[in-house]
Amino acid sequence: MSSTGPAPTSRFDRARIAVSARLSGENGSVRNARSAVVIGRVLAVTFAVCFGTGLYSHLLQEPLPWMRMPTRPVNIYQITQGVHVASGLASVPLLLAKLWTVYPRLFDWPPIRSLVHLIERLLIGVLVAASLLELTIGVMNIYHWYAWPFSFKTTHYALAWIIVGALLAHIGFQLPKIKRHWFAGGSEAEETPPAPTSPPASTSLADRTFDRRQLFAAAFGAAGAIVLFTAGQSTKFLSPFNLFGPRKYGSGPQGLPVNRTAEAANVLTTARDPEWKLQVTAPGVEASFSLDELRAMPQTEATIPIACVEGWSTSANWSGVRMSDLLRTAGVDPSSRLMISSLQTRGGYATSEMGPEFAADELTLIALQLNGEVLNLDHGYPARIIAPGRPGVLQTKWISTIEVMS
Ligand SMILES: Nc1nc2c(c(=O)[nH]1)N[C@H]1C(S)=C(S)[C@@H](COP(=O)(O)O)O[C@H]1N2
Ligand SMILES: [Mo]
Repeated sequence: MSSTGPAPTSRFDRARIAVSARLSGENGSVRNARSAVVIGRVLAVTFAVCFGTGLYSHLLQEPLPWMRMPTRPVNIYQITQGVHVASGLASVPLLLAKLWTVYPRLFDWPPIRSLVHLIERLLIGVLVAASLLELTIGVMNIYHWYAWPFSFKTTHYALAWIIVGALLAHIGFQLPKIKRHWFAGGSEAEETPPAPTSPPASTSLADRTFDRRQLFAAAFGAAGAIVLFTAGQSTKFLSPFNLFGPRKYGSGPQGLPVNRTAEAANVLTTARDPEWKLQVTAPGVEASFSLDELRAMPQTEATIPIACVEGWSTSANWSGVRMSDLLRTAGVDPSSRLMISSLQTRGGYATSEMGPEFAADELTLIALQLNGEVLNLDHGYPARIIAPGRPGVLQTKWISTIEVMS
């Protein structure tokens, strides 16, 4: 909007007008609908990608009974979860930039114009609060900082659906504006609440110190930098650039990071017990295998990554007994649903469920060796589960029993 009105007289007038112009985002300043749309649509993409990959991770861990998940490529979860964490991290600066471009709207007057307007504003409140909380606990989770009394998994998942609902409604409400400002040069006058008088563009502080291009460069640049400097926790190629990821690619005993040690899991004695046996049970079946018996069975090799929900992952070479061979030897149909238990007795990772598509897969192993050596105690000695396409949390270490459920 150009300024042809009478020049403001008093210093107070000039200050009032400058503030009002800044807040209402006139004169091509950075705080306007065009900036909000440009950043908003990138944010919509990162949110959508983050939601899709998050839903996939959720369904791997809590599948509906009829679901069969893909087991190839073997690193599919390494990719989806790497993308989940990267898109979530990239969303942080984008969300902050988006809030920065729109926050003057908080001071719109009158604050509520109609019932629809009230609903719209409440939904935005929910959307902003849920998004900030979702990203914050997500980032804290990456750094193992569980500073809250609630379950991360349940809360993170519930918030995701709240965000999706509120975001779709928000996009619906804003559709006319989004359309108007999708392309550069869309009209901006309609956005502007009638300001008393507008100063020339050059007097707006926002314009002089910070233009739109700089805002986009800062927001997109920060998003890109965060991804670049953490993606190395799940890709060998980028690992020299891993500044922020807490797990370095290829670190740890036998080249693989360790979250929970044998000591922390309280299995130092039971895991080293020479009497250890792997039990396989099913209706009418009770079988057990000593370590020597497992070693005497045909051994299969597989290169499969450990891919943690936290985003870090490392590929490794495993060898051991095929799950399907073990089940057949015990007299059980390999296409079964399994409950796998660890020597570890406490904590959420002590057991895992495995669907028939993974149990029957020829690359699902009772791993006895890692990168050519006997499994390190911290990696699950005497035996652990390793299966293609699954989250690390389901690759149970120090296994003791395999129970056939159906
Ligand atoms: N028994 C047992 N198995 C387990 C875990 C555990 O805590 N206990 N951690 C899981 C998780 S979250 C991951 S990512 C992988 C690799 O974890 P690690 O780094 O602790 O070996 O092992 C999985 N297997
Ligand atoms: Mo994990």
